[in-house]
Amino acid sequence: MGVVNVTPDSFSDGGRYLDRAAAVAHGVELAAQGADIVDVGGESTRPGADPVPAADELSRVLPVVEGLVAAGVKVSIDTRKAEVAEAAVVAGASLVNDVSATLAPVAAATGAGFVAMHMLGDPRTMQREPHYDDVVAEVRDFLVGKAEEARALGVDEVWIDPGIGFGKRLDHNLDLLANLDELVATGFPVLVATSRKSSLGTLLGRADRVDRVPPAHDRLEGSLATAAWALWRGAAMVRVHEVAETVRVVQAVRSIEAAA
Ligand code: HH2
Repeated sequence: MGVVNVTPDSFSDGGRYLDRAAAVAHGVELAAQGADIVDVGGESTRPGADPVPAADELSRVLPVVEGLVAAGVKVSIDTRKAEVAEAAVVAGASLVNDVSATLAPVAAATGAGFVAMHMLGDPRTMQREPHYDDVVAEVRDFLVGKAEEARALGVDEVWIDPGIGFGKRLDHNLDLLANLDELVATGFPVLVATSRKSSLGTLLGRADRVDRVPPAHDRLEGSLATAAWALWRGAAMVRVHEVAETVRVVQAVRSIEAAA
């Protein structure tokens, strides 16, 4: 899954694809590089981000969804709003990628697939001292509940996603990645999105030199290492900004698996 953020403020690529033509061209390029699906989002969900009014979000994403669908690219819509999800699916998007895990009814009504992601709280406050007794069990139980709800409503394609960085400290994120097999064992296909996230900045930087923590656009090695790990541990899809490099990682991991 390749990412196109049609936003001024995404942590990873904010402002680069606000222009419709630039966003469509980038999505087409990601598909040509090997992305099976391109995820279009019009509201940043980075920690501290303010919500975007529905009309603004719609005017950002709809023309891009339409442009990508017209170019033959499979599209998912990254939104927390029913009206945005619905309009995007009517425009040809085939998957509702919902970080709030509330839009299964829209997916069911429109015949789209659904990604249920785990988030603790909401983006404005989620990184203020998140607490879990057992992060892996709590995230798994939440996701299974949401996924079963979606199935019961009639959604055929249901994904689960641990929501790396959404109300989670570094140790929570690492625990979830280390125990990904517990999510895989639920039987629902697992999507993992670590690409460029701040945990990677910490992992790639040097603890004793804050100025050495690499910025979001300079975390490729961490994005690739965690994608390889996730795929090897059973994830069925990874959501990434650097598609060409990730496709090579997928090829390498899957070749080793085939020989194992
Ligand atoms: N992370 C982001 C956005 N959408 N969707 C799923 N399913 N899982 C994720 O972990 C996830 C997601 C955040 O990344 P990005 O889109 O690069 O940044 P922003 O939210 O600032 O636009």
